[in-house]
Amino acid sequence: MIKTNCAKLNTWVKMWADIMQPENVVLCDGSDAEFTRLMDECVAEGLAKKLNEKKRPNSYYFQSDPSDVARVEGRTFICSRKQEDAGPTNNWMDPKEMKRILIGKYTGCMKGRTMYVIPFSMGPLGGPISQLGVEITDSAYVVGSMKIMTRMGAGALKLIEEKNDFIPCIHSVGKPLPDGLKDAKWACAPIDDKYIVQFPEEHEIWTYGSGYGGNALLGKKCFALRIASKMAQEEGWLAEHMLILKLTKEATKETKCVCAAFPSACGKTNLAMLIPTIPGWKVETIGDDIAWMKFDEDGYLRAINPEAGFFGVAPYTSAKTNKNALDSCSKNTIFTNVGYTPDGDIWWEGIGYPCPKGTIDWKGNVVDDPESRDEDKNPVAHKNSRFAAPAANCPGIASDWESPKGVKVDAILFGGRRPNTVPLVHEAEDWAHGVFMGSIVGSEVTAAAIGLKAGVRRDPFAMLPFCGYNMGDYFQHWIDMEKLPQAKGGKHMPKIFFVNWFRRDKENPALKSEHGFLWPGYGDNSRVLAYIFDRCNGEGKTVDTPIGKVPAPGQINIEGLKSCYNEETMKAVLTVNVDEWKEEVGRIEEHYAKFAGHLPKELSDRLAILKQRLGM
Ligand code: GTP
Ligand code: SPV
Ligand code: MN
Repeated sequence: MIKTNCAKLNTWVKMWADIMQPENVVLCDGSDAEFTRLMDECVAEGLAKKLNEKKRPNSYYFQSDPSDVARVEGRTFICSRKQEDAGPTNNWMDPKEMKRILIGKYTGCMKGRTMYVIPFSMGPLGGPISQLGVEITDSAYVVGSMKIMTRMGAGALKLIEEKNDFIPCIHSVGKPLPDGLKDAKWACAPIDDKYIVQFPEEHEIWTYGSGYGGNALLGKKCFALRIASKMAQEEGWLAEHMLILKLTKEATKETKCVCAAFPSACGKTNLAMLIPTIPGWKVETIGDDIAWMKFDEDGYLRAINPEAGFFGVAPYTSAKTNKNALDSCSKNTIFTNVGYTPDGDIWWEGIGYPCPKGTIDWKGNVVDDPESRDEDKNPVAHKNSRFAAPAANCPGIASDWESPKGVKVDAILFGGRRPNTVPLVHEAEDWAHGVFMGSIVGSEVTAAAIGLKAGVRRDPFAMLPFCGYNMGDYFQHWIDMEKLPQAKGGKHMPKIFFVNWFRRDKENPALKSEHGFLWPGYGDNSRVLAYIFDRCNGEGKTVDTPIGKVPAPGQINIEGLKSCYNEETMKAVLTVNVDEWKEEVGRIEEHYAKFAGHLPKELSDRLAILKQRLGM
């Protein structure tokens, strides 16, 4: 058994080892040597491939089981004592009942396997906003990934010993290995036997049956969002599904920090690593997925990235669309469910060059005829294939990305994929109006998404799958932030904006080659960031509309854009169409009705103002 100077940790590990019955227990030190040793063991057992050391040093390739390729929202539970506290948007089960079920599953679940004990810190070691956790797992892949995604090992353990406290995170792939049985390439339990469980009152995480991403790297969504959002409510801070970027106006060297919440796969990594297409501006990355924000002693909201790596969507990451992301995975990276080329490198759709003949796809089949593959039905890389890469690899990482006290937040952005209705950018009139904007975030669901109705899926604050308590109470917490004593009168609250890179006009023949998008997106989003920067200084002209302030004509620099993007498309992309918004109000009312007595009055008031302005 392990022996640390944290009594709580020793007892906890002993208790779980007695239940799970692993063959041995290993305390992880987080060293580079440990990473290489564990990954090489996976290679020796046939669970992984080492990539070409010349092309991608110290990097590894995994293929998951086809049943284990993404987060499983239907198997994710918030087990508060009262169902009402989990709210209308979360799955719930009584915590006692859930623990009874899971203890049954966990009994003997690590037979024939190693139990790894992973001490980790979310946020820089010892920082005032950072938090400590320990994950127990039987997956070496999880250990390697946690090494990349968190500050893991000896440094975190020392702090845990000093504090004698940590957030307990339990994980098992749910596939014991009885005597003599050879391990599967990717061990996991069937879909209905996967459990991603948060106990918000105890601040505990129990998961079972999946080895993939947010289901298994428990520092990420389970801790840094679901449990941390609950801690943030209790303690007066914010844990959000947001990127953090630093924007510099080179002429004056003035900087502003922007946090942005977009639903999963809606462009956070891309915006965080953006390379501006307009001269005079610089964007640097602080985080690409999660932000923790706390007031400092002067009442400024400061943000840290609790993670140490990027768990990024691989397909369509290229030197053209996101060079910084591609460069981030040049070494020390774990790839999952992408293609494996004959020269020991990786490949995915949209990487920017053709698929080499003889590449192995994510299911393990050889791609004989790359040109004739149907990319939609049978992609070489799974659509949710990902890279786990150290943030320090990113050429555009900000020098202060690990600042323990965080960076001052000047602006907060909300957004999603909206083919119509929502303009390129609009600005909230005050904090409560900004909270209203966050509460109505939605994104287009294409008919292709499994199990979801086509149309707009409401994903408030991009937190629908990640809020650890009643979403209505979460709205109230956001409203209350500016009134907290720490906010010092709310004088320094960030300005709030809503953006939409995805508005379309399919009828416009000039936009045909642009898939109908009214805005070029990607690096050209710097043009909108520049406008937002100026607005934070009270500069730039706006026009009032029923939904908030939009830029006055000519305020967004479109110099140098392709000719299909012009004054006319700018007018279209900035239009606030009253009829479309009247329909939107109907959808918002339906969405709000779910929260019943938990919907803050400030939000229903704000909706009433919108209706009045629309003449409803
Ligand atoms: P998670 O890691 O799942 O939370 O996702 P994310 O929000 O970081 O998404 P990501 O940046 O990986 O983007 C997902 C997809 O959106 C990519 O495949 C991009 O092609 C597309 N995308 C990103 N930015 C833009 C943009 O400005 N315009 C358009 N049209 N598409 C974009
Ligand atoms: C997301 O789905 O928003 C992700 C990927 O960032 S995962 O970490 O798997 O949740
Ligand atoms: Mn995410």
